[in-house]
Amino acid sequence: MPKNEGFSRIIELNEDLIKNNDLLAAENRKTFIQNNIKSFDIVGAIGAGKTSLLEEIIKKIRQNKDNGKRILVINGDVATRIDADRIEKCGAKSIQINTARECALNSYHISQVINNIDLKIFDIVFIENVGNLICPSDFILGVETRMVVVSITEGEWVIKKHPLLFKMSDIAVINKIDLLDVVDVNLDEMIHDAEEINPNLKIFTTSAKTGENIDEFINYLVAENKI
Ligand SMILES: Nc1nc2c(ncn2[C@@H]2O[C@H](COP(=O)(O)OP(=O)(O)OP(=O)(O)O)[C@@H](O)[C@H]2O)c(=O)[nH]1
Ligand SMILES: [Mg+2]
Repeated sequence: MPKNEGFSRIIELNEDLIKNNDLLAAENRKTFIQNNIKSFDIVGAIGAGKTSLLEEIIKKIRQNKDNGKRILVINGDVATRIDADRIEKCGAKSIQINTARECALNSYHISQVINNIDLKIFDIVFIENVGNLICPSDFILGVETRMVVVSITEGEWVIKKHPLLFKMSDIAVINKIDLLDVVDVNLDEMIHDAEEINPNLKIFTTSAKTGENIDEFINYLVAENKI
């Protein structure tokens, strides 16, 4: 047996996995479109504020009674249903997926959900991916919009060090700006890094805690017909 055969087999398996994921993602995309659903994949660092931002978005949508959008959130976490419970408290329906040893949701997880519920009762599906800045770049899910969330507490270089997810996203949120006084980062540099990696990114700097720039962020989603 050639010395490297084992290694080459592992690489082929990974390529197959990603190819199959992409095919299933295309099916998910079709399902979302056929059911007139706006769909989001929210990726980002552990604890950056993905759920907190979602809570703000959901509260805002529900405040606006004329809008009356029906929201489903699919929460991905290694364990627990803490995020799903938080989302349900805001008045949206949520489904928690526990991935155990997997560091990202994949399109199979999503197809299992959207093909086994009545999607017609929803207008928007937010998918909160497992907190991770590396793995989700291998697994597209078939959504319309991908949003990446980091916070200033991950350090000034967090964007530069994880360029792929920023390249693959439509919106970037740099959260926890209320902590700028105590965390030694240059926010302008972080914005500059994101712009350099992906000039098409729409970038927001927010605080889900104080509400700073949250209205501007949500107004953009509404104006762009994303929610
Ligand atoms: N100071 C400050 N804290 C925040 C902000 N946003 C979120 N937090 C806090 O940060 C912690 C993590 O927030 P989550 O919203 O759970 O973050 P997440 O990205 O959903 O985390 P995972 O799903 O576990 O990856 C919580 O204690 C939040 O209260 C913010 O803008 N400023
Ligand atoms: Mg969360």
